[in-house]
This record gives sequence, structure tokens and C-alpha cells, in this order.
Amino acid sequence: MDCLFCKIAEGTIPSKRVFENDSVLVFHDIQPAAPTHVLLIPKKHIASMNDAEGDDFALIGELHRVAQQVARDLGIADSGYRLINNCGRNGEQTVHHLHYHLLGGTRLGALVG
Ligand code: IU
Repeated sequence: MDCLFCKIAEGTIPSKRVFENDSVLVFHDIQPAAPTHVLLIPKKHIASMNDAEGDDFALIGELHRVAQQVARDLGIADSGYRLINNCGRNGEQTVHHLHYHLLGGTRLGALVG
């Protein structure tokens, strides 16, 4: 499958990895939007949040568990962070393999509220 994040998960395209287990990979975003900016992906190809089904929701729970752990490991947990999933065109999703952005290390500004 011609998917950038599948190739990163397989290792055929290199990335700066920060965490990996059987189902999840975390690596640094190539264009960081904050002092800490990593991407969390399932190794399984799921095109977007719209495409998640069945057991994928357990995998999405695992992504959140790993996000909490990686935030601690990267030293951004106490000051806080943002965990974002962009879905579809209006969500500005550009890579069509489900992923979360974990951003921290600075005040990020309010998006809502
Ligand atoms: P988005 O949510 O689909 O808009 O985010 C895609 C992210 O993937 C974006 O922040 C890019 O900088 C990032 N990225 C990357 O880390 N490595 C790449 O080779 C490419 C995009 I293309």
C-alpha cells in the first residue's frame, strides 16, 4: 500500500522514533509546530478516524495510553500538552493514516473556549 506512515511503521522510510510497541509507533514530526511535537500512529493502516471500526477503538485507546506515557517520558506532562487528531478535509488531515499529534513545551493558545 502506498502510505507514507505505513512505510515509516515498516522502517522503509526512516523516522526519529521515540517509542514503539507491537501496535503503536511514536516519532518526531518533520515540521514541528511546538518545541515537542511527535506523531502517534497505529501500525495497522486505518485511513482516518472516520474509518475506525470494531477492535480499532481498543487500538485508539492504546494510542491514548501511549500518549500519556510518552508525554511523561518527554517531560511535558506536568506543564500540559495537546493531543490532536485531524480528520478529513475540514480537519486539515494531509496524511491518510490515522495519527495523533502530541504537542507541548510551550503555551499553545486556546483553540476553543
Ligand atoms: P495532518 O494531521 O495529516 O495534517 O498531519 C500530518 C503531519 O505529518 C504533519 O504535521 C507533517 O509535518 C507530518 N509529516 C511527517 O512527520 N513526515 C513526513 O514525511 C510528512 C509529513 I509528508
